[in-house]
Amino acid sequence: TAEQQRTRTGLDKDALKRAYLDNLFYLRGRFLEVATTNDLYMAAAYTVRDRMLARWIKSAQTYKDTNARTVCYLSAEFLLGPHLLNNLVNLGITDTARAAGEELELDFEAIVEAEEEPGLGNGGLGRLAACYMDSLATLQIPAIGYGIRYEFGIFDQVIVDGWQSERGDTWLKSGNPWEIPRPKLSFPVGFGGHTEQYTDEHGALRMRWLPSMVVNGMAYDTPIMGYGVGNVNLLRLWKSEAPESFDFQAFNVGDYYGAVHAKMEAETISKVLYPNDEPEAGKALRLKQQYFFVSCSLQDMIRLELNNAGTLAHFHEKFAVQLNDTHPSLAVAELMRLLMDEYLMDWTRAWEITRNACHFTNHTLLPEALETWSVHLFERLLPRHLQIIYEINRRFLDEVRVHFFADEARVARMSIIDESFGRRIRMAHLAAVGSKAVNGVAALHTDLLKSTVMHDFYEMWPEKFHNVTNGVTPRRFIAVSNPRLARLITEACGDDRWLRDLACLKQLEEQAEDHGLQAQWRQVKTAAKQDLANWLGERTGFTPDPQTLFDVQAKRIHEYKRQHLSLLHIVWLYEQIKQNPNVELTPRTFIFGGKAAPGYFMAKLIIKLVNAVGEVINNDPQVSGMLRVVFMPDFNVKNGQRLYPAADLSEQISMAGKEASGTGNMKFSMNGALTIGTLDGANVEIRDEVGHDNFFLFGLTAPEVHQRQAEGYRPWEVYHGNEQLKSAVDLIASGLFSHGDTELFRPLTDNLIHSDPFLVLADFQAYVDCQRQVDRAYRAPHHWDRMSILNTARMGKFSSDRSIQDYAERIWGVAPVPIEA
Ligand code: 26Y
Repeated sequence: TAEQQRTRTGLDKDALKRAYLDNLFYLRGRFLEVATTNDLYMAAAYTVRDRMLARWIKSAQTYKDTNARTVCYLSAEFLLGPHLLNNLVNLGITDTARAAGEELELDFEAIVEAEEEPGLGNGGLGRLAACYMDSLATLQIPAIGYGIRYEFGIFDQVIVDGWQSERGDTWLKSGNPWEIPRPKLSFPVGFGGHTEQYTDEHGALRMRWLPSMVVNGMAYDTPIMGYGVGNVNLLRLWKSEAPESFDFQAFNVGDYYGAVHAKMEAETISKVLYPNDEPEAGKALRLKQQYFFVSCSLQDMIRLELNNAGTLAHFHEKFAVQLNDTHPSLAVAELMRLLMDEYLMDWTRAWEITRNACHFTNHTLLPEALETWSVHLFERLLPRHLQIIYEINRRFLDEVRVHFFADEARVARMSIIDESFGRRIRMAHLAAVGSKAVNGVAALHTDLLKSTVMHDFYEMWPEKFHNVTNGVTPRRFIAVSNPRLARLITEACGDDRWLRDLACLKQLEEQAEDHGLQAQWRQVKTAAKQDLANWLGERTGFTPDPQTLFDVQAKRIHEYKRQHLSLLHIVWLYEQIKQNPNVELTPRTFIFGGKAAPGYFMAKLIIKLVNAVGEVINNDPQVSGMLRVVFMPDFNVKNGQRLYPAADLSEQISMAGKEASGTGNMKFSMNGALTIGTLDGANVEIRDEVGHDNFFLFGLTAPEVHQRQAEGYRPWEVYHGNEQLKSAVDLIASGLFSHGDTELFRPLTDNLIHSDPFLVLADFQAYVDCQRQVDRAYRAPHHWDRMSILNTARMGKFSSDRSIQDYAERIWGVAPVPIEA
């Protein structure tokens, strides 16, 4: 009946209340009085999901009927963050849900807090994929996100005695109400074995691959709701399973153990996310993961296209496949294999389709982070793909020879196979050759891409290269995480159009000097700082003072990101106060957050140093009220949402030329933090947008870094030439922060003095001087508030809606297919 329908789709308070109790009763078997927090959360999640499903089906139906061109975003990581509040915001029913909850006497905040986030990513790249899914749906572009349903996502970080310790992420243990398993939607994926030639019925020579092992990929679907629209897109993640036939066969011949073992091995593929953001040599399982999800995803697209069109001739017109870094770059070889071996297409047509379907985003310039696979490993796991890659390469290198007439050095540099030490497959080359477009993620990054790692490719195909500066979704990173600020912005702008069109924030500019707005702005910031302080107090035993300047650096721990530059500054400040207790300083709380790859020794030592410095400083009564240092454990999307609203100062201090874009920089600035940063990644564009006077710039530029290193950088000369720097480094080495242990931090201090690959020492003085300007600026509240307002006001460009609009127009050629809300 209509009434029943409304229970599942109605957006008013009574419908929500009825639906909630209904779900609690029928899906959890509970009544209010005995429900656990998890039951209460699950009932809320199902109530929200019900409201998305009707819209989801309508979207899928319309996309199918209109045969709409569809974006397929292939990514090994989707770092979604909690769903519940985000979906409420996108449905536009947060206030109604809160009111419904109140009438049922539920603790709304506690229910939202109960959600365990799906941590299916490491950091920037995975979170970017999630922001792009949000924007694709909001811009009403038909899209499918394809990835892996890791059983264990990124580890949970706990701090034990100041060290990082990793705990398994068991995000699925209480059930995942947002996904719909599709047991019948599964595809076989082969590994190993050999290939053989045969003659088909038309007398043509063909290849087939006889894998030695086959696993099944099963689909798990999660609806992705657009903001303020009826469009709901699909995130389809693959879980690996043993094919039923496999253990059945073994069982028949009596090898029960063998059957169970094979099942276990098949399930291993989607078991765990690799917690590194740099490739590790020889990790066969990672190659298997990549091939596994790429193959399932392409088979799924082929199924959809055959259902619709009955032919694959127009595959590239139906789908725009986006490769999120090289992790899915096997798609180039796999699509060729599927089209030729399974659908009997000839090379020329298959290559035409592949080259026009794929697009490739690069996220790094760090040479050690560029993915390569040994030919040997590759041949063992994917023998047919190796043949195809050799043939792609042969044809490509012939083109190179003609284009750059008789330049064999160039041929060797551009080859997909690196012959220099052990033969390796360069995945970025495969992706570039097999794609219609290649893009970097910020203007500076794209320029460097064109002038360094991909220079030869740029010279050959200049029109293939694009810049698409990253963006982040203002729904999650303002509306969900900072509701007070969202309310204030809406009030000041007169409406909430800014959430759909972030450029509208420009309106705030005229009011930046308005003392009334400034006062409210400061109140909102202080309230967020208080919230964070309380949370940190509960978690770490140390409650920071919200009246101090909150100086925040939150991101993966990496030497190139230079958390230790900030630490040197802190130690230097500590010395200043100890030497002169009356020194004029702005009281600060330094807050760090971030995970280290479990095998990255130096990054773990940096975490230990943060905690060690914090322990000494926070217990020194002489500096209390002036200087505090806290490490926020387990920085993830959920905890990030507590951090961004509360920051006064955002630390974006990577060595210029190393951070491809950064996206945390955008999240902080949107929430009114000022940035202290180098001219790296998107910082360059952020500074241009917010105005050079509203950004604290310091440090060497990318060309200066290059020059400094070319001249032969000698950190020990910098160290000996700067007394204050020397004494800060020496203090760390002295054992003051390590209970007298002079060995503990030596790997770090020695590395800085003798090698310093990321020019920490070279940038130290400029950084400290710049921080002095920050101090002064913070002591002029109206001036600071004005800068803070202007930062938010001028962040329109960094909405992921703008990024997706760029991709849609310049790279994919896709148009919106509106579904009414
Ligand atoms: C090879 C595999 C282990 C691997 C896994 C994850 C390699 C890299 C990564 C993640 C890389 C990453 O997060 N890169 C970041 O991408 C962001 C989005 O474009 C950028 O803003 C950021 O500068 C870049 O470091």
